Formats: sequence, structure tokens, C-alpha cells
Amino acid sequence: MHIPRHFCVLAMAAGVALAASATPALAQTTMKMNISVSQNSHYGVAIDMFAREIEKRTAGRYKVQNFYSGALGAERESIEALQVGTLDLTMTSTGPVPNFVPEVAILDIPFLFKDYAQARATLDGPVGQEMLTKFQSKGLVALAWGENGFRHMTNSKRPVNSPDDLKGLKMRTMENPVHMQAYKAFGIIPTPMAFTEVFTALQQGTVDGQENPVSVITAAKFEQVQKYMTMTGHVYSPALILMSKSQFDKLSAADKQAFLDAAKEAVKANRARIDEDERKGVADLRSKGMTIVENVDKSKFQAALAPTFIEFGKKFGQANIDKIRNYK
Ligand code: EAX
Repeated sequence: MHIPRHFCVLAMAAGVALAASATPALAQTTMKMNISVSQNSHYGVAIDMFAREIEKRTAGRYKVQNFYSGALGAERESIEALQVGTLDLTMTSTGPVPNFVPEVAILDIPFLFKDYAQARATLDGPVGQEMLTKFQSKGLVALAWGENGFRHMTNSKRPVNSPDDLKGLKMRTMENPVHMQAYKAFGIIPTPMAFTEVFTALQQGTVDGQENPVSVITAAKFEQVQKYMTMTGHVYSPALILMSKSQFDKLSAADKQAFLDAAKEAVKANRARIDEDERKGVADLRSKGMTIVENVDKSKFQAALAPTFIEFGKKFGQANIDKIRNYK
């Protein structure tokens, strides 16, 4: 029996339509996540891992659409957007965070942590975990501590071998009150600005220099606009994976756990990338023309901050600072 071809096509189309109507469409929610640095970075690998983990752990109920290089705003703007609900997620340094959660500022004190292992253990331990609970009352959920890294000084004027060489340099700083107070003690003229403006400011000479971890300096290609770097390691810069509380509260208990677990996987990728950047980044920057001072006497930089450390002891409680500094 010959069945005309167009009947076959119609029958197939009907079959497909029937099957589709029988399968309930997956209700999928897409969330937006924004970072200030490029996708090829220690934050980029983290949020891309996060996005994969969310889709897997929620069986596709949630998707995360990632934006990089400050496409949806700088770090401070992103945190404000989480609070008002116009952005769902961000990964940010603690730079602007004290403006929202003052308790976090203690972590920005220079020379607080001695190395990555201690910093990570402290943040993953009781001190860091307790601090994460301070975000909920500010319309934010801190899913996990991430990492930005130990910060180093760069400038376009001169090599910095001692704190005296910093005097008079106009340096971009994060919008962070602890950093700005400390850097003034070095004789630096601190110029706070959002990270998204830094490359242009350095290129135009609006500022002489800036300070950031190797991961950020390499991701932002600062070797194109900075001649000198000194491995001061003067501040350990934590990072955070933050979520809008209004969005987090809509999740089921299981999905809340999925977001928390996905954040943990993201931080593993984040820290692994930093370890790699720390191994290779300095040689890479030197090969691209930067003059790098590696073995500075950090005790001289710490000595220059002695009066400021006394101020920080009064502001945060010396016992609180020592509890972190001596954490093992
Ligand atoms: O979080 O603003 C900064 O210098 C930060 O280190 C950068 O945005 C990565």
C-alpha cells in the first residue's frame, strides 16, 4: 500500500508534537553572575565551574549565565545589585565589602596572614565561617570564601626596594578603608577606584601604580602599562562568592545545598588556578618586559606600618587580630 509522502511527514510532525506535550517542560531559571576580571582568570575558572556544577546538581532546574570583565558592573556595584535583586550572583574581592559588612575589614589588615595555607585554613575554619553569617542581615548570602591572593605593588616610575621608594607615588587602591589608611603610612597617595577603571588610569598616567595579586596582574595584562613590580605580598586579599538573599531564599532546601556545594567546587578551581599563577606568573611577567623585585625585606614594610598597626589594634581589638594572626 503506497502512503503519499506528505502523509508520512504529517504523521511524524504529529508524533513529535504529542511527545513534547506529554513531557512536562523543565521549568528552568537562569541566574546572572558577574566578575570584575576576565574569564581567563582565577575568578573566571571559578564561576565557570560554579555554572557547570549548578546545572548538574539541580538537574537543569537552574542555569548560571556568566559575565566577565565587569560587564554588569564593578565589584561594589555588583554587591549593591545583589542587595536590590537586579543581579543574582557575583565573585568579588573583599575590597569593597567592608562598606556592606564592616566585620570583614579585619581581614584586609596588611601582613595579617603569613602564607596561603594559613589564610585558607583560617577562612575555612571557625573564624571565617562565623564571618560568613554576617552577610544575611545585609540582603546577601555568602556561599563561600574564595581567594584573590597576596597583593604586590606595581608602578611605572621606579623600582621599589624599600618603603621609602613608595613615597609620593600616586597609587590606585581598592575602595577599602583599611588599605587606604595603611598605604598612607607608606607615604603613598591612595586613589580609590573601581577595578574596571584601573587599566585606563595606568595607561593615561592618572595614577603611577596599583597593587594586586599575580593572578589579577596577569589576567588584566598590566605588564602593558606597568614597568615595575615588587613582590611585597603586603596584603592577603580574600574573595567571596555572594548571592542575592532574595534569590537564595526562593530555593528549596535541596537546591540551597546544591548552591553551597557548587560554590565549594568553584573555590577548589579558584585556589588551584592561583597556585598555578603563583608558580608561573612572575616569570611570565618578566618575559613580557616587567622589572620585578622579588626578595624585598618585608620587615621594613611592616616596620613602616607600626603606627597603623596600633590604630588597627584599637579599631578591631588586638586580641581579635592576634587570634587570626596566630591561627593554625
Ligand atoms: O577582585 O579591585 C581589585 O583590585 C581586585 O583585586 C580585583 O577587582 C579582583
